[in-house]
Amino acid sequence: MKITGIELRRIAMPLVAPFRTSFGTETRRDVLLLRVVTPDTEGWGECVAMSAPLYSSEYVDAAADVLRRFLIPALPAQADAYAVGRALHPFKGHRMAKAALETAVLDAWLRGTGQSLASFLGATADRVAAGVSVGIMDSIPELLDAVAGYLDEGYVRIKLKIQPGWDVEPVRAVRERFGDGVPLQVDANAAYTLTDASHLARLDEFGLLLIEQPLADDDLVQHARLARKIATPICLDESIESAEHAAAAISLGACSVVNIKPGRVGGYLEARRIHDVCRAHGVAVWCGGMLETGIGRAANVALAALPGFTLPGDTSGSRRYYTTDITPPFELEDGHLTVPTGPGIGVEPIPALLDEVTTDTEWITL
Ligand code: OSB
Ligand code: MG
Repeated sequence: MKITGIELRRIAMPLVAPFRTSFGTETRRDVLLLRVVTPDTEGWGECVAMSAPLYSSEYVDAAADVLRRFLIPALPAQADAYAVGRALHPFKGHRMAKAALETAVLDAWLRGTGQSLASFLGATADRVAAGVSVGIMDSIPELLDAVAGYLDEGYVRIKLKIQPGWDVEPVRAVRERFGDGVPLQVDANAAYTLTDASHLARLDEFGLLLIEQPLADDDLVQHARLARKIATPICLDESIESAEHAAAAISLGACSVVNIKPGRVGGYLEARRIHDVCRAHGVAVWCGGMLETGIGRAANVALAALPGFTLPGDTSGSRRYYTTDITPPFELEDGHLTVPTGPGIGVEPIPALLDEVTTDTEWITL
């Protein structure tokens, strides 16, 4: 497939409510979109890097820079999705930037062949269970109101963001108010250290599905130690950037569940490899999220339809994030999102809505 050019488009999307984690508060999503153009078709990719390097070392300006300076110029004249991965391999890191480029090429390629991303990846489900990630709030009553609203909407699993000072009490309050039957998990975004092990063991009594990324990103060994001190299953997010990392974490006993985010690991092909490694070892996976627009969400929902995705993902409906999405909105039906079946990622931005939120565009001729 010949690529004639690539558009880098920056959009600013206000969130419906501030989203607070242990690393910061987001009120607006600053998103980089890529549009790959070929003589016959085009393809879209969403870069999930955030404005500041707080979740990981990547940030959106750096992603745009590495794409225009190194990654896009390295593309071969004839590119399919596998060729993109090979061409980008020599460049270290920048997985979110690589993922956006690979996805846009993959989308264009699949549109050309008429195949959906879900079918290409090996999806076996036509809908996926929707969980929701609930940010840190100023008070417990505020949290309980938010959780009540999400349960009313039909979300089948609740994830609470936690940090030191906001952990046991919010979990206890949610259990007391909504009961033991609600599938519940927590995400610390690396806010604790191994010296907090006995404190984290206080979460054991609440029957959580898992605790996500309690310790530092680069510390598999300490996660393995923690796993022996607490009963709640450990799930890794930030620590897993490749299938090799997943294999290492599993063999060390650092986790028994993996959150797969295609952006974090460099794309959907690597995400599928991680799924395959985990599945072969009986390790459950679920699809994480990075507050994506409908473009990134469509591809995530396709991935989440693979057979190893046995836990509900952070694949929420569009309105959990945005009043107006740039694509037709994803909506919950009986607690699930429908997997797109059209060619490629199966959705496109609505031009007028996209233009309204666009802050910058740049065209790179190949
Ligand atoms: O750690 O899973 C995370 C959002 C931004 C950055 C990191 C994380 C998150 C979420 C929200 O938890 C997931 C979503 O609903 O998209
Ligand atoms: Mg996480």
